[in-house]
Amino acid sequence: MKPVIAVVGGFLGAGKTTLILTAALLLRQRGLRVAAVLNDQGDDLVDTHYAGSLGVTCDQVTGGCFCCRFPDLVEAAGRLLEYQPDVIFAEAVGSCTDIVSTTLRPLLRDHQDRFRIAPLTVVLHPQRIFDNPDLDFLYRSQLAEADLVFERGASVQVWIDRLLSGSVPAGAKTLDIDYARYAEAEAALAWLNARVTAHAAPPISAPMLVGPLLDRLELQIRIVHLKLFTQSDAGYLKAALTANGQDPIVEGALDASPSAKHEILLNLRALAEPESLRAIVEREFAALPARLTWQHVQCFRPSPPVPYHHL
Ligand SMILES: Nc1nc2c(ncn2[C@@H]2O[C@H](COP(=O)(O)OP(=O)(O)OP(=O)(O)O)[C@@H](O)[C@H]2O)c(=O)[nH]1
Ligand SMILES: [Mg+2]
Repeated sequence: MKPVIAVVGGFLGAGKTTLILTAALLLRQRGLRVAAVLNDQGDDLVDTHYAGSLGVTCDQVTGGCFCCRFPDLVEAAGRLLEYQPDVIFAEAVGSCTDIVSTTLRPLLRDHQDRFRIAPLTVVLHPQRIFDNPDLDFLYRSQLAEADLVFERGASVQVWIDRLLSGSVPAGAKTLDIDYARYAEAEAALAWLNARVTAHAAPPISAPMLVGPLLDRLELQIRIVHLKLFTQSDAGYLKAALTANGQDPIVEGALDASPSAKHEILLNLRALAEPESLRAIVEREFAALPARLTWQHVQCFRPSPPVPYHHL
C-alpha cells in the first residue's frame, strides 16, 4: 500500500502538532507506522524536538511554507519512505493558506504514484475571532479551503477514520485569494526562533528558570504563539502561550530537580516589529540567573508568499 500524505493546516497555535501527535499514537496502537513532516518559516523548531521526544519520526521543511518550498516537501516525504510509514502527516505553517492550490493539487497531479493524498484538514483555533484584521483574514482563508475541519475536544479516532476512509474528496475547494493582501497579512507577524544554552550556578530547575521569563515576555509582547522547549539532565519541559493573559500550557518535567545546564529553544510568533521583538527577548533572556550562550537566533517578518505551483 502507498503511504498516505495528510496535510494538516490551521492557524498558529490552533493545535496542529497536538492533533498529529495524538493521531500518531492512536495509529501506532492500530499497528500502523506514522511519520511527520513539520514546517516553519525558520529553523530550530520546538515542534520537531517535541515530536522527537515522543518518539514520532520527523522530517522538516524550514525556511518557508510548503507552498513556496513544494519540492522540499516532496523530498522530505521521500526521505521518510525509508521508515516505511503508512501515514505521513504534513503540518503546514500556521500563517499559510491557499494550500489546496499550491500543495494538495500538485501532490494529486504529480505524486499519486508514490503517495495517496488525504483531504486537507484545518484545525479550528479556540479563539475563532482575533481582534486584528490580518489574523482574521488568514484564519478565514484557511477555513474556507478545508476538506475536513477538526475542533478541539472532538474525537481524534473519528477524524482519523474519516481522513483515511477515502470517502472525503481531497483538495475540493480552492481559494481565489489576493496574494498582495495575503502577503500584507503575513507581514503583520514577526517570527523569532532562538536556541540558547543557559549555564546556571547555582543550578536551577527548568520551571524556576523559564517561568518568570514567560511572565515578563507575556507582559511586553502581543503573542500569537509562543513555544518554549527546554532540555536538561532532569528531562524536558515544554511551555506554550497562544494568547496574552493566559497561563502557559506546560508539559514535561514540571517537578524537575535543579540543573546546571539548560538547552532552551524558543519559537515566538507575535504581532510585532522584528527588531523590537528581538530586543525584548534578548533583554529578558539577559535577566535570567544564568550565563547564556546564544547558539542561534533569527528574527524576521515572513517574506511575501511565492508559490512553487498554483493549480
Ligand atoms: N486543552 C487542549 N489544549 C490543546 C489542544 N490542542 C492543542 N492544545 C494546546 O495548545 C497549544 C498549541 O498547540 P500546538 O499543537 O502546538 O499548535 P500548532 O497549531 O501546532 O501551532 P503552530 O505550530 O505554532 O502553528 C499547545 O500548548 C497545546 O497543548 C486540545 O485539543 N486541548
Ligand atoms: Mg505546530
